[in-house]
Amino acid sequence: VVSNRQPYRHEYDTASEDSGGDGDRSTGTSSITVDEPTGGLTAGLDPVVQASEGTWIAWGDGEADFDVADDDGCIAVPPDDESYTLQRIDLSEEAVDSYYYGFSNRVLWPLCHGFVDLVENRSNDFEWYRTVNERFADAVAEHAEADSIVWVQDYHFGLAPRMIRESVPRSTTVAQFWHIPWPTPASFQHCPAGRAILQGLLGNDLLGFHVDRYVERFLDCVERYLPGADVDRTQRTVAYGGETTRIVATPMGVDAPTHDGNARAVESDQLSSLFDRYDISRENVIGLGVDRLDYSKGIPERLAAIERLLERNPGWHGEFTFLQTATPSRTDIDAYQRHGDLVRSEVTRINRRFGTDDWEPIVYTEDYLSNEELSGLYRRADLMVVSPLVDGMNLVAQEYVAASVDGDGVLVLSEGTGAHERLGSHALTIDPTDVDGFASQLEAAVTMAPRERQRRMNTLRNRVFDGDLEWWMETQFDWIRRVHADKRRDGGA
Ligand code: ADQ
Repeated sequence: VVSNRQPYRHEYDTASEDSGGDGDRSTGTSSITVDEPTGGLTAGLDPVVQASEGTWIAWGDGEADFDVADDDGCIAVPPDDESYTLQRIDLSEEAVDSYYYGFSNRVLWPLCHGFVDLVENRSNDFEWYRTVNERFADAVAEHAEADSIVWVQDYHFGLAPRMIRESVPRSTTVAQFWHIPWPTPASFQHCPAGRAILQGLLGNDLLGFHVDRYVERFLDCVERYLPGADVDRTQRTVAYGGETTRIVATPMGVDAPTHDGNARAVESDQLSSLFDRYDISRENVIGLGVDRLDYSKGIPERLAAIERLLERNPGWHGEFTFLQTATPSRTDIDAYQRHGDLVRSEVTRINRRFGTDDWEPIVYTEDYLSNEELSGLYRRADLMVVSPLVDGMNLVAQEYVAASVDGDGVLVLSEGTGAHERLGSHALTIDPTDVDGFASQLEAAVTMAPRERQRRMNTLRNRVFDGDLEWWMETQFDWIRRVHADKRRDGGA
């Protein structure tokens, strides 16, 4: 597996000699603390790599490695049951600034989400992106053998697949999943080095997106911008440079049974203390938003719709509270700082306009919540608002459904999310830019009859459980096995 984020983080801690916690390793007078994987994909892939006894290559700070890694920077993980190799690629500050905060998140992220105006093409960023992709590809070449399967994650590695393809045995299968949207040709034409990115991605044997429309747009871009590529729309394959890439849509799900179980296990006093912490009245109708603080997530549009709701319904003042958790991310980038300032000032303005001495309509926090806290909130929230302008999939919407064990919550979901393709017809659909329409759907959610809530939520739960993370993994591996078998049959082995 190749990913930007690492599955385990070792923290070298000289100050606390006896700090406790799972996975702690004492080394003389200091300790190494190991953080276990928590994110959906990382936690989902970890057991797969354990079972395959493979290698996971990821960006990681080498600071703790002196005590735990071998000479090649390889570490055996998980700490309590060493079964696979984690190889960290230690990157300089300049490399991180250019590859991660530069080309990945100042160019590819805004471009793929259609925010062409936010693309910042700084000199050297693409060169660093190439250099880092090369370093990862070199690391793969050291570990890959005939018949290996290499599974690359996401937009940080748009060039690596071709580099890998050129340095591993022909029978090695290279696959990638692109977790964010693929842009229209009109947006993609603004991509610096766009042709190199297409060529890079066509080094894969298999390339996965969440939904059909990203697959179609990718094929559109290849047809438009890559002369010499042969696109087969029916088979969804591209032949280029003597290799064939199959492009598939497999929507990613969440670990639904775990979210369900966490929600059922939440104690009422845990929830009470959370409400006390944020000074929320337990009797109120609760709306919830859970996002990274990112301009693609439609938070200002959500706030505008809540403001409209409050204008239209004075009777709900004091009775309705919207809890928005927004985790700051990529704060080194100006567009993220400006966006954070906008969100915070809008919350303040709306609260000043409608708030009273003992009620704030919007409770805003930038706290990162634990899985248990999140599950408790999901279960309690009367409505969940997921309003990105554009989002590859959106896991929050699915987590909410999986944790709605009482079946009485309402999901308000933007048509700009990949999740909408699967859940849209049973959620309340919104166009986040239509303030009045959005506010009307919030009203419909608040006033929806209990039977209708139950009916919709039951269907949503079936969909989320049927297409959960385990299903997604199995589907990915079925495809990988299929292209792997095709290669062997065609003489790749
Ligand atoms: P993201 O843009 O990060 O993912 P999303 O899919 O919603 O968006 O996942 C966010 C994750 O962070 C969720 O698991 C959520 O629980 C967690 N999270 C967010 N705010 C939190 C908070 N305050 N406290 C605790 N946890 C919080 C990218 C793409 C998506 C795609 C995923 C997976 O942008 O479109 O769905 O990858 O492919």
